[in-house]
Amino acid sequence: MSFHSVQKFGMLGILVATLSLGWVTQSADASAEKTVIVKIEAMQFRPKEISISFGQEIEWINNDLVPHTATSAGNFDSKTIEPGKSWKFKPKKRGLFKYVCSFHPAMSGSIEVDGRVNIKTDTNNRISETETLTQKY
Ligand SMILES: [Cu+2]
Repeated sequence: MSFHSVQKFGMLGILVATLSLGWVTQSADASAEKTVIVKIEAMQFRPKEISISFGQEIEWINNDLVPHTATSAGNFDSKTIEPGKSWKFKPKKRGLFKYVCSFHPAMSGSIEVDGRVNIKTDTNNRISETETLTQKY
């Protein structure tokens, strides 16, 4: 390879690295902002179980003809969501949150925030330990 082609390849490498970095940053931002929809219909939360990333927002939309709630004792409570209305919530901690409708306790659902794995980092920000969350809500 001549010096010239090495130089060209080097420039191309930097360009590709820059483009892919930009793409990764952009897609990470997009997923952080994307609101996850849970429909309430036929006396059920749909989907019943969701898995989200920390920082993502959830919106419950009541498509039923009766009021419902999304209530997780000690964690969050939508209060009454009237038919045709919705409620948004952004979990502030990681873990598994189980919730019900306080008017119809047989209606239940769950939210898993960042899976069940909690990543710990040391003072240099390197991953030092991973643990499975056992705490349930
Ligand atoms: Cu209900």
